[in-house]
Order: sequence, then C-alpha cells, then structure tokens
Amino acid sequence: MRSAPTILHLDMDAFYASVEQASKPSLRGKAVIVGGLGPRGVVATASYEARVHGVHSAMPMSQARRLAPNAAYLVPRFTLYRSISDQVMALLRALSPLVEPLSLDEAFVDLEAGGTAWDERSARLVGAKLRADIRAVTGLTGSVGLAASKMLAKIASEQAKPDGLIVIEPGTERAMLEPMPVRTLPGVGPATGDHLRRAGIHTVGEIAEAGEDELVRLLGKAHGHALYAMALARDDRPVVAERETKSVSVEDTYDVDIHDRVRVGLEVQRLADRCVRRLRGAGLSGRTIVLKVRRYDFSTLTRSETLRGPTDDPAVVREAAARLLDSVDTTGGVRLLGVGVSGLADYTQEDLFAQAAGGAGEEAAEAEESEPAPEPRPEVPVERRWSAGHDVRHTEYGHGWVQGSGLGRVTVRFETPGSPPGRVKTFRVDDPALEAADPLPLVEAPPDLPEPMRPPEEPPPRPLEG
Ligand code: TTP
Ligand code: MG
Ligand code: MG
Repeated sequence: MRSAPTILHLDMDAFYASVEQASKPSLRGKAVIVGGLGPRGVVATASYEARVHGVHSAMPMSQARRLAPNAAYLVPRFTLYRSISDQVMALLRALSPLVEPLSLDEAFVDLEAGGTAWDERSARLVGAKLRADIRAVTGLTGSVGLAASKMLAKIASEQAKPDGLIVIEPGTERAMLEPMPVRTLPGVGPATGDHLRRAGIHTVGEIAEAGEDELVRLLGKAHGHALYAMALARDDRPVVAERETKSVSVEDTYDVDIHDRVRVGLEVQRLADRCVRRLRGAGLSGRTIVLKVRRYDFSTLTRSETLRGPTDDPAVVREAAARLLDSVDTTGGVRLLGVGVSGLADYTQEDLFAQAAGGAGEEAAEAEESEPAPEPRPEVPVERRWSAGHDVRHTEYGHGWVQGSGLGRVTVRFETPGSPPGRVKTFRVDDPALEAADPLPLVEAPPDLPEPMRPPEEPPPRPLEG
C-alpha cells in the first residue's frame, strides 16, 4: 500500500435531489424526494432535509409520503443528471488519467498517478480545490475522502458527508476502523453482517481479533480471507481507468412488457439494424456482439459472442444477436432489449452498456428516462406530458416547472436556476400557451473546464478467439 493519502473518492451529496434543488430555487433547503411516483414507485433519493424524516433510497414511495407528507415529490430526469455527471467527471479527469467512475455521482481518482498530489498536504489542497471547482461549475456539493487505499478513501467520503472532506492519515487506519460496524467494509451486506453477528462479531476490530482462520471458517476461503485483510486496512486494489470504448449500442425500454417470443425476435433484429447504422455512421466496426435483456422483474442479463474478425455487416450482427437471444429465457416478459457491438474483446459487458448509455446519444438516454418507474403509465395521455418536476415554457410567463397536475389542470412554478423563488400559476392541461421545455444550465456561465489528462494506452488486443 502507498504511504500517502493520494487516492481520492468523490461522491456527490444527495445527487438527484441536489440537482433538482439547484434547478428549482423554491426547493432549496426543503425536503425533496425523487423517484417513481406511481403506486409501485420507490425512492431514488431524498434531500438531506427529507432524510431527517427517515426517508431514504429504495424505500417504497407510499412509505415516504407517510413520513414526509409535505415534501416535494419529483420524477427523475436522467438526461439532466448525466450531463451534470459529465461535468463532474471532466473535473476529475483534469486531476489524473486514472479516474474510475463507479456510478453517475461517484468515482475514484489516483492523484499520485496524475502527479497532482504526493503527500498529505498536496492531497488535501487538491481535494479542497476540487470541491470548490465542482461547486463553481455545477452549483452542487460533493464530499471527498482521501486515503492510501480505495476502501479507506470511500469510507472517508462517506464520513465527510454532506459537503465535507476527510483525510485518513496513513498509520491511523486501523485505529479508525476498529470501532466501526462490520457493515462499513466493502462486501459485507446484510447476510454476511448477520452471520458475523451470530458469531459475536460486531465491529471491524472484532474481525481482526477473531483471526484469519476463524473468518475463513465462518465465511469460506475467498470471502474470509478478503475480509480479514480489509479489517487490517490492507487494500492494494489499483484505480482502474475507464477505457475509451470503441463500441456502439442501442436499447429500447418498452412501456408494456413484451411476452410474444416472435415480437422479441423482431425487436432484436430492429435493434441490430439500428446499431449497425450507428456503427457505420461512426466509421467503426467491432468483433463482439452483445445482447442485453432486462426481464419483467428487472433482472438484467447480457450475452455476447466474439467473431473471428470485426464486422459492420447488418446480416452478421443480426444473426449473432438472434443466436444470443436463443439462449435467453424470456417467459414472463421483457422490459428492455439492447444490441451492442464492441471492438474490445476483453471489455466487460456491463461496462460496455453503462458507457454506451452515457455516450450514445438520445436513444439510449430516452430509454433510461423511464427506467425507475416500472408502474404502467397513466391512461390520460395529455396529463402525461406534465410530469412533476419537468420543465415547461409559457408564452407569457416564461420558464417554469410542473409542480403537479390532475383533474384537467396543471400547476406550474415560474422560476429558473438563477432567479429568486417563483410564483405558482394553474392552467388547463391543454392550454396552448404551455409547452414542454429543456432544462436550463444550473450555473449560468460556468468557468472554463481544465484540459483532461490522457488515459493510459490501451493494452494490445488479445489473440483471436471464437
Ligand atoms: P448515492 O450516491 O448512493 O446517494 P445520493 O447521492 O443521493 O446521496 P449521498 O451520496 O449524499 O448519500 O446515489 C446517487 C444517485 O443514484 C442518487 O441521487 C439517486 C440514485 N439512486 C437510485 O436511483 N437508487 C438507489 O437505491 C440509490 C442508492 C441511488
Ligand atoms: Mg451520492
Ligand atoms: Mg454514489
């Protein structure tokens, strides 16, 4: 393990809810809950003001409404969150070529590899400047952890929340970990936590005390061994840069699950064609064909096939996708289908889709937009246009957002990220003066972004297979 706290972990605070608060001045300092608003909806996240009432991610929305009846309830706007995420990740890439994003709002950065920090003092300065830059560019707060390993940097950023920075000085790790609950360690979920508790192990210190043999006995070789090492603060995992992907994928989410196997097959063919059009449009070809299927219960699987050489032939991609579909059980229905072509034989499939969704443009982004709202859409198509939280424009009153709609009426609050809190007006849902609008930038004139550092060279391709 390195001797200086030069691994940085950033996690944005209450990310979706903070974006909504930055975008809507009247919600700043208020309880805001973002998630699926239908009868089966769950909370994606809650602002810190709402967390005081006990509301948290993954909670059924109905329970959140009981706990915080006066909060603002909004549906997620993924396209906007992704664009803010891109701004944040660009700031990280200016610090080091080794940036490992874990989700839209979270990443590891190896500052030493970037030459931007080499000891505690320089690391602390970089962390503080990063937080200030994020605020200047996005208007949002993120929390930073700095340590000599990934595990500890992540624990530190969690402790720093919200809006803070914590450095774990090398040498103090074990003393700090000792009193913490076992669940603090990565890989300890509810099941392992219970298992350890039944053996009388509650804290990280007690794991260390129990010894490696006892842990292996309790949890099996691999898990026991890994957990014991982490309890001793031993974590040598490197920060792995996201590789540039020469891949293209398209996917579609369906409003109503598709059950008919023939229809599933046709959709896959259609996606394969669309994918090839994109591939050709970008002047690319690829060797690995990937099929992604999300089933009725949200379980998602990917299947892939690697060809002897790269292709951009629609017939070849269609055939491969059809073969892949043969191996997938679709009884019960399909919510989402995707087809991708990747040039990187050793690229993991989930990453391929995660990145393609970030960079493949509108189709992927739109598919995401409806994702966390599994409940069927309401039957009233006109009101559907006015989702709570979405932006609108009125010919006379200007830019605003939908505060609520129902019974043929829509209530709009007229305000913009840079304005003071605005006034509310109510219209008929079919008022011709009202139309849907794109979100406005959260910060009016963000400062210029610094240049990104170059990612490391791609490794040479693996020998051909398949
Ligand atoms: P998190 O970083 O886990 O949570 P957060 O940013 O809302 O709050 P904090 O980090 O300050 O504790 O997740 C980032 C975003 O991912 C979150 O804003 C919404 C989304 N999300 C879900 O949609 N479902 C979930 O179960 C979780 C945990 C997050
Ligand atoms: Mg977060
Ligand atoms: Mg996060």
